[in-house]
Amino acid sequence: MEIQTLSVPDISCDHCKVSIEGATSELSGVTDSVVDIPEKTVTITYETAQVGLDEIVSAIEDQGYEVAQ
Ligand SMILES: [Cu+2]
Repeated sequence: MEIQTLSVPDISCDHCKVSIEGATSELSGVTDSVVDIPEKTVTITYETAQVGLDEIVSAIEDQGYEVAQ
């Protein structure tokens, strides 16, 4: 189990939170996904054997957000 916090500067409101949490939670291997709106971050808990960070980043980007690395 791995926990990563990603910076997503375009997060601004509840819609962003719902979109990003929804898209990342759908990935198998992701056990928790929490968007912090004021901090503009997404904290993901996932099983590295099941899902890679690149897939998680892609899921966020597919929602129209850029992930700052
Ligand atoms: Cu928003």
